[in-house]
Amino acid sequence: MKLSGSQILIECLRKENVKVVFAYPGGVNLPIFDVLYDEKEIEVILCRHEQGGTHMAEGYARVTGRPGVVLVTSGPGATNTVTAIADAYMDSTPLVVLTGQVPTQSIGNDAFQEADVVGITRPCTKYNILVKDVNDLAKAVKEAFYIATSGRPGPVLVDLPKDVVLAKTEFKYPDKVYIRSYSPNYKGNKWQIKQAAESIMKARRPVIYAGGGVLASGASQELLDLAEGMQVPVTQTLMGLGGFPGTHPLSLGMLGMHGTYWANMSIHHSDLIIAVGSRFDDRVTGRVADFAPGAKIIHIDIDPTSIHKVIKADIPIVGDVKVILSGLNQILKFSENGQSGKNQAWLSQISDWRKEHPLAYDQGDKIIKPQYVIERIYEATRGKAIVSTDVGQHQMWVAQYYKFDRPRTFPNSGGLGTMGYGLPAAIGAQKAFPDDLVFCVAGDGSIVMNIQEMATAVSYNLPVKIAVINNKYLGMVRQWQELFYDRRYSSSYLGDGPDFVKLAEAFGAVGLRAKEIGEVDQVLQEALAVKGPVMMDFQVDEEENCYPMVPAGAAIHEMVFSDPEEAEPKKQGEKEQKKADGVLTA
Ligand SMILES: Cc1ncc(C[n+]2csc(CCOP(=O)(O)OP(=O)(O)O)c2C)c(N)n1
Repeated sequence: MKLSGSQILIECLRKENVKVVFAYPGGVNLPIFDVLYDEKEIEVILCRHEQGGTHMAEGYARVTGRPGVVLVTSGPGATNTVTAIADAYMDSTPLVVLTGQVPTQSIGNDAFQEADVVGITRPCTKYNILVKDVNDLAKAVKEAFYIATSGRPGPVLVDLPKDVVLAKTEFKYPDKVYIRSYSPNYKGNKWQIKQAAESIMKARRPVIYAGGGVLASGASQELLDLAEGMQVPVTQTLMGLGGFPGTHPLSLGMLGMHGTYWANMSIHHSDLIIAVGSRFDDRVTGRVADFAPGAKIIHIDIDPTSIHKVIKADIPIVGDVKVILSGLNQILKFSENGQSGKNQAWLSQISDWRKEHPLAYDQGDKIIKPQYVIERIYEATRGKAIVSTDVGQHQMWVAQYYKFDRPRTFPNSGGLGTMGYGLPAAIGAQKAFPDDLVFCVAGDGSIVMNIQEMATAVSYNLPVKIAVINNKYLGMVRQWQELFYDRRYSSSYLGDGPDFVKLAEAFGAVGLRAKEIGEVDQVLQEALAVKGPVMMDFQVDEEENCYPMVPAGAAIHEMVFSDPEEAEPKKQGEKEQKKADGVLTA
């Protein structure tokens, strides 16, 4: 029996075990929506803006590891997805984005709602394709899912002209995918793995620097085995948090621009960095020329183009992190090496650094400090929530103060740093795990960028708890202006409003507010007692800054801690260097 392109598409989604599609309709994709009308197995979540819908798919993908699926119309529908597609690309998040397109004969004629979305998204998708013939449709969709989820995951876009989804043909879903010039290497080179094991055995000051690749390949257990077995401390990127338990004694927390003092110092003074599924982002390395000057670098990554890109690796290993770590673990004989205590002096040095500059803030007894809110959310949720964030100071405070113990519990925008990510991502995560507690921690600037998705949360009764850290500023911008632009707060003051309680109520959600420290716990408890979505307005200290901080252009051990006068990187760095060297050689 012949099926229409629309029917074929839905059959393909069923074969791929897709349960949820985040979608928005329009003229050219109405045939697909018409098929979805009778579909029982696939739920359609109608977002309120295509950027929101695509971030929802990202949130869904980040917490499940399965591809998020998006369906939008041509022209503005398609272009509205671009920011979120670029976001997914930077953070290696698997997405399949299905865009409507004008009929094939109209393409190139400036037809109504035509946009060259394949051209527009070429630099920010892992792969994209315009399907010109209904006979190619099933194969295109099969390949899209395969490419999005294999190797280094990423977004794939399939553009579907209206005549193609209306045309009919026999449905045949390919069993296998064969794409010439695309075959990710999962195994890694045995000799290089052996070299890596030898270096780990010899090292005296090793550090594991773990990124999002650990989560993508599901390698948390192997990472834990390696760290515990060899007594190697683990620092994580923003994307890697949750891949190693944040409360573990070997966890150093996040490194980089707002990383912990002890994580950055460990990297700077290490003799061996084991980079696992991480790509040496500039927020991590700081000034590249001075990154970890005395360290040998092992770099494990599925993406060969990541290797040697920023930092030259001494031992590059291309392959799947899980496969390679388990190979490494087999070679390393934990019982002998782990217990040998060879890294003991190093671990105690790190513990001294930890005591020297702990994460700290001065709460006082009235005005709420933003860090305090995060700590109370951590307590109220007993560290067990999925927490999405937006972008800014609040995001960094969540990374510092919420100790993520489980993988895939911290969807946030790392690479692109997209304000407006948090709320829709939380909705996607909540859709994936309806029974989990999902928090979105947002800034008062970021939250309004996709505030319309409150309507989605309300209409599907997705009980996301939104904590707005309301400092009346675009806080991270204000912090930079304070430190580097002489406090000239150009276009960073937001002032009062909107009234977040009334805004929540206008959408049909519950709104709560805390203005003083004593109200924080009460608001959190009230929010947790509500079954539907809640927006909490935490009115916090307007001028609190996020520390430690590595100023742009400084090396990662050149941190500043609190006082703007200390923001002169060089002096501070020299001081720390001397201090550390003294201890190390002692
Ligand atoms: C879409 C977008 N536009 C601009 C920026 C630049 N930017 C980074 S952080 C920030 C301020 C965020 O303010 P807010 O959401 O209130 O969070 P806070 O820093 O106060 O916690 C801005 C404007 C961005 N990251 N994303």
